[in-house]
Order: sequence, then C-alpha cells, then structure tokens
Amino acid sequence: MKLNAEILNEQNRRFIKTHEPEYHFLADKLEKRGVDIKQIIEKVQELQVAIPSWALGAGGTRFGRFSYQGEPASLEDKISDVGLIHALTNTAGAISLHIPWDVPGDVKAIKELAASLGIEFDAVNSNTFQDQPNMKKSYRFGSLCNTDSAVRELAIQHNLEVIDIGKKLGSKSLTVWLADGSNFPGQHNFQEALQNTQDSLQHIYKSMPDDWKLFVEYKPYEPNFYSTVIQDWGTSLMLAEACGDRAYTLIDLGHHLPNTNIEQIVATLMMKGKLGGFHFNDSKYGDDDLTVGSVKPYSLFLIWNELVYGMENNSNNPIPAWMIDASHNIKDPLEDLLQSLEAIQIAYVQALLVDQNGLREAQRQQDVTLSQEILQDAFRTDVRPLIREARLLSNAALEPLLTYRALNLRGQLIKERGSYTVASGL
Ligand code: PSV
Ligand code: MN
Ligand code: MN
Repeated sequence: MKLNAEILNEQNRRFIKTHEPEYHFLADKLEKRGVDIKQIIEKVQELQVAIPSWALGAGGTRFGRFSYQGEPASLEDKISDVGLIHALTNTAGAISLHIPWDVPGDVKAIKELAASLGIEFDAVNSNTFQDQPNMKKSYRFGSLCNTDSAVRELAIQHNLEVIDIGKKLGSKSLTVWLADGSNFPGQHNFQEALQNTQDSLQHIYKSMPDDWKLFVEYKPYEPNFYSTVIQDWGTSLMLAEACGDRAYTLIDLGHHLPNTNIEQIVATLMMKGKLGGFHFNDSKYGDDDLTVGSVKPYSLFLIWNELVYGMENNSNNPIPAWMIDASHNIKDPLEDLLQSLEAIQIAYVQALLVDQNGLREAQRQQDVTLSQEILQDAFRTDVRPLIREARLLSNAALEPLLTYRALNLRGQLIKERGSYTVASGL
C-alpha cells in the first residue's frame, strides 16, 4: 500500500482552516522575539529518524506477546510500513535492519522498493544475543567477551557478515549492542571480559570499510543481572577510543540506571566528538522501551537542549544517527511510532527555541532563576503548529495520526496481510 500526495492533500483540506490561524499566531509571536521561523521549519524538515525493523510488529515481554493484526511478515512489508510513516510525517526516511532477522533476499528489489519510498538504510545491527540454528558454539556465556576464542571468532564473523549485507544495501554504520555480562559474582573475570571485548571490537572495526562508523551501545543490566561488560557510557567511550576515530558511543535513552543525568552524558560525549548514535524511547523504571515523550517529556527536552547545543558548537562531533528504539506491546505499532516521531520533533523544536545568548548571559551572571526561566519558557511553548507547517510544506500529513485513522490504514494492512500475523524476527 502506498500513500500519494493527492490522498494526503485531500486529508489536509480537513485541517487547514484550524491550522492556518494557529500557525500564524505562533509564527508572529516568535518572529517578534527574533526567532527565524523559516530556519526552524527547514531544520524540522531535515530531521530524519530511522525506524528499526523490529519495531514494526507488536513487541512483547517475557510474560507473553499479543500479536497485532496486519503485522509485517517480510523485509519488504517492513520497508513499506516505514514508507507509510514517512509519507505521513516526512520524518522517517530511514530503516535500521537487524541481522539475521532481516537478511535481504533480492537485494536489488529491496533497494528499489526502499528508494521508491524515499527510505535509506541506516545502521545495521548485529545479533550475538541469540543462538541461531546449527551454530557450532553457543552465546550462552557471552559473545565478543567469551573466554572461548572459538565463540569470539563466531561473533566476530557474524559482525563481518552484517557489514557485508549493509554494504550491499548502502548502510554506512554498524551498531553493536551486546548482551554480554554475568549473572552472578565470580562468574566473570571483569578485566578479561573487557579485554576480550575490546580485542574483538578492534578486529570488527578494522574490517569495516573506510567510510563506515562503528556505534558501541551500552546498557547497565539485562539480560544479565549482576554485570554487563559494556555497562555505561564511560566503558563505551573507552572502547570506541581504543578502536579509532570512526568508532563512537551510542546512547539509548532506556539504558541508564534510574535518575541518571542523560543530558550531561550527551554534553560530555559531544564535547569529545564521540556521540555517534542515539536511540529514542521513554521509560519509568528501566529499559521499558515506551513511546518517546510519554513519561518524561521535560527530560527529553533537556536532552535535546544539549543535542542542539552540541550540534551548534561541537563541529568535531558528527550529527548523531537518530533512531527510535521502542517496543509496542499493546498499541498499534505504527500509531506508536507516529506519536514517538512527533514527540521527538516537539522536543527538538522547543530546544531550538531556547534563547542561547540569553541563557549564556544568565549563566555568566550566575542568575539561576533566569536560567531556569529561559529553559522552561521554551519548553512551555506549544510548537505543534510549526511542526504541522513543516509537514504541510513537505507534502506530508498535517495530522499524521488522524489521517492514519481516517484512511483506515491498519484495516487495509489487515486485508492485505491477514488478521493473525507474526512479524518476522519476533
Ligand atoms: C536491547 O536492550 C536493545 O533494546 C538494545 O537497545 C538494542 O539497540 C536493541 O535491543 C536491538 O538489538
Ligand atoms: Mn537500543
Ligand atoms: Mn534496549
């Protein structure tokens, strides 16, 4: 199923009368303050967030999984789902694949399909947290960290195969998230596990094409509950530095212990030019993978504030590869992704509205109250009319979620794919 400009224009006509006065009111107000509206709209139009192939079906917990009707059953289905979200929002112009879940059959056809929908291939992800059929050795006790060199070699070879697949599709980066860790004190020699991981990552890094980046993701716990080899940003940064210039740390918002100051981690990594990848989601307790912005929108804004500051001031840091890494247990995955994309855009635009000069001056004057006021003033601005305008100018939907529902897109997917479906890879 494909959406075209005609269908979207027709839908947009329903909302334009409400949108126009709201947009002009906000634009006038901000322009009077010296905000360059055109530039903000262009920035919104440029922001593209990759959708992970594993977020297009219903996720689950260890207690069960409730299938969502019309789920994608193949890589082609997943790409066309991302195409729908991208057509509605003009913000999801990339897909991130997980191997071996998404091994492409006909590479040429897959590339053509993606190109026809304006979708690029973002980072490819390796999977050494599950054993695959007919594997000679098991990842039960870890992969790149394993005490058994034969297991490490298997895991390294898998990463090299993932790079090969990515090369064929046009990806330019590899994300490594490891489940490696220990469940009980005494199980690991911490130093040996870290050293093995570093040696393995260096091997993978050296095998990457010269124009590729390596993203090293960290996570403090789960699936191992005593220790994780790459537990935090410091360990990830150390490993990235040991690999080389094109290795970076990847932040996943759910991969922190409660109350960690993530915005400060963003600032630290960007100052060092080492923030390469970014996974959005939200959480109340741990790696909950909830809809972005659904629980802690102010934290998301503070994080974006540091991202914007870093993008403007740290030219040594590449623009991070943005991705949503969420799991949809009870909502329609596509609706959930639409909500996440909008939450990302809202926090981004609010951060763009921060009066940076005023804030620097207030900080110099040590005016704590004013500093807080400046941040909160931006956060409390309803920026949705600007985001709608950006979508309108990109021929996307003024109201993606309402349009998705009005066109009964899920109903159409169910008609095409069936009512009981299991997304491939889950
Ligand atoms: C596991 O925690 C995880 O959610 C990581 O965030 C990875 O990015 C993702 O799975 C895919 O491997
Ligand atoms: Mn992640
Ligand atoms: Mn995670």
